[in-house]
Amino acid sequence: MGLWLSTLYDTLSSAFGEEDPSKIIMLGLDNAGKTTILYKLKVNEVVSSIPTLGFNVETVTPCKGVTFTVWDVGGQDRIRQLWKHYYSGTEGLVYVVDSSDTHRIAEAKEELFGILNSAEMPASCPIVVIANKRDMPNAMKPSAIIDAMDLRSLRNRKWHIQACCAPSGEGIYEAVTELGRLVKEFKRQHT
Ligand code: G3D
Ligand code: MG
Repeated sequence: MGLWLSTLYDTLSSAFGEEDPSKIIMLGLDNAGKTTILYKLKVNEVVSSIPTLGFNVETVTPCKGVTFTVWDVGGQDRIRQLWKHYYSGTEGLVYVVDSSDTHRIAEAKEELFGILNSAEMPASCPIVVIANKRDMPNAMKPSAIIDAMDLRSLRNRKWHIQACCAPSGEGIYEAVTELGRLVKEFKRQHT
């Protein structure tokens, strides 16, 4: 394990702890960078891909304390009703946005609010928005994404935004650390 990975493992382990594993879902439009992030997080386990349901669900358990389940949102009206089966029991949502894709930011916002309005999505589960592709010259700053996606209108939920560059891993520690903090707080209030 390289230094980056062993530090990430430590970051994940201390953010989530081994008892009472946390269930995280990571969603976003296609091309946002979710799979790239997942491969960064896999640390010492392969990513499993389950395409049997008509949509591709990836999962990774990078350490004992946490599992990430990932799929693309947007389009595909036919399979939308399947998503809800994965929402229940969610203790944290990571929502990945391509911050260089100004054309699709409104769509990213609509999909996020659609997910949060689903009856199966736990009411106050926290959100970490990853403003990915920060390395792109035209990338929107997190403050511009907060405005464009109207994140301040989120009620009864803790949220945090973190700029990242998935291929280099920049911002990933910070996102994971904040996610762990918010998820712990959520669990304390709901157990
Ligand atoms: P998805 O799983 O959300 O659909 P992917 O997205 O992880 O497959 O990423 C989509 C493309 O964006 C990939 O390019 C990937 O390398 C690129 N990408 C992901 N994160 C970043 C980032 O932070 N910065 C930049 N510049 N590119 C990123 P390809 O060309 O392989 O399709
Ligand atoms: Mg993908």
